[in-house]
Amino acid sequence: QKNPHWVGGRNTIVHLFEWKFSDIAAECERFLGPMGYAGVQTSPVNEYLSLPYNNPSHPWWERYQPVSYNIISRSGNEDQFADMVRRCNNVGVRIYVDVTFNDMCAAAFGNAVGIGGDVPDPSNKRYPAVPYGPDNFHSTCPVNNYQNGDNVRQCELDGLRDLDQSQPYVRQKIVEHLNRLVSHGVAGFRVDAAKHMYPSDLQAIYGAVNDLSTEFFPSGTRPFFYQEVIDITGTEAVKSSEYTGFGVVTEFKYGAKLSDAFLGNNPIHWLKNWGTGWGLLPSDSALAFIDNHDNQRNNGGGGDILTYKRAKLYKMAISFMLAWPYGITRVMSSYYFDNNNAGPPSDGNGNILDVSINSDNTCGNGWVCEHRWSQIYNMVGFRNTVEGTSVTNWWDNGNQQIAFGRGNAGFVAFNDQYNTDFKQTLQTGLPQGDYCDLISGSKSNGRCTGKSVTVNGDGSAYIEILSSENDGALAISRDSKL
Ligand code: ARE
Ligand code: CA
Repeated sequence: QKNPHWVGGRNTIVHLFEWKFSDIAAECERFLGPMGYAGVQTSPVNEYLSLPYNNPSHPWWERYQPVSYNIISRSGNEDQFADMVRRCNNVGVRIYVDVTFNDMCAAAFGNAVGIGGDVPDPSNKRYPAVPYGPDNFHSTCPVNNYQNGDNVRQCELDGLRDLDQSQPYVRQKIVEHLNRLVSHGVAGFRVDAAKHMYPSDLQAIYGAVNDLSTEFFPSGTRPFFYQEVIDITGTEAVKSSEYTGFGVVTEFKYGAKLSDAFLGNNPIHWLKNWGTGWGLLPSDSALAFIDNHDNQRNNGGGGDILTYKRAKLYKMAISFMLAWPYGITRVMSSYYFDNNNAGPPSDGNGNILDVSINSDNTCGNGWVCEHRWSQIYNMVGFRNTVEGTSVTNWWDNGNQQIAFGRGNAGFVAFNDQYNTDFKQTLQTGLPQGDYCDLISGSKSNGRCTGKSVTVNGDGSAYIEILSSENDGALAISRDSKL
């Protein structure tokens, strides 16, 4: 269940964090489909504790306080969800839902009720809208010892009531929930807090979920599962490798080590053997990403992660990720925030604001939309173009300047060296001709809107990235040839 069921030569999942279903549907049609994105990860879609009186109101993490498996959220209701899934599938973009079945909401929020009006009693571990009762949960203890696998799996993460997935009844309720999402046409799931559940229980649950909807997938197609397991140090009791036999795993080392490298702490020339040579999971078992909704808030795993807030280095790290053949790639799409708890842009009544689109294709109303930055979507296109080729013509200066080709389909260069220009004549592997750089601009109406590169008859080309430029990367491909 490690195949994401992407359409055609597409790649990359975009996490449209906290977007409304109506906006996701429109984005599939107007942007993601045309630009070659393969899929969308949604925020949790099932009912959760509504926290309007929290400070700040409606923190983003309220969606990780499950109340029931009804499909209702600030992103929309079940009809709107179904409409989104259908419209995205129709333009070749898959939907992956963030599912939260390790636990149910915590007792910390008094008499708070669900976003759909259902009333849980978390103090007594009663969730009548599922229904779950106290016997369906592990005993009350905090997750506080990552050296002890049973503590991690049987105690409460952040006070969230911990479900016992070994019980047939609990498994059945979870499978019914996943099947309902499958019936609407989703392609798979991000499994929240998978680390906090036993691999054997997860394997049984995944195995019991129905095949994907034949309205959108061939019969007999199994759902895709990618599991959130944070294993950065390799020193904890729970290892990500315990979960790779039956699903993909979020590779948190990927963004941590790549951020570290582009931040200059570990010169990027070492990236020559990026992948399993760096202790990463096997490529086909790895969900590769730089930042996620947790670690962009210094929460949930690992070091100093690049985000939209350090845009030049961030775009370089993302571009490297998309140029390098490893893993199932995911990019983050954020809203602006200063307060780590702040929810998405909302009006005074707690309604999430529409994602507005500016004339230059960027977003308004407080949405960052990294996935609409030209450097990022052009590199998604680059990855589509070079699919199936391997890394060729690696070059580095022994420090923080690197370049490499992808067969005879593409070529990239990175200048991560402080105050130093990149000026080199290098072998690109590409056919003779003039090419548009996909980072400083693109090819439009037969001309380059940014820099251009002339490849000589022998495949060599002069590559220049000045340290004063807005971007520290350059990319050309078969499709950017004039
Ligand atoms: C919220 C409040 C808390 C309050 C609690 C009560 O913030 O103050 O006590 O509610 O229930 C998110 C937020 C939490 C939030 C929670 C529920 O991050 O702050 O609590 O929602 O609303 C570990 C887990 C990993 C988890 C990260 C955050 O292993 O699974 O912590 N990530 C997922 C999601 C989160 C979500 C949850 C799980 C909970 O992506 O968004 O939490 O459903 C080391 C370990 C890691 C560990 C990490 C941080 O790196 O190796 O395993 O990650 O430390 O502790
Ligand atoms: Ca658990």
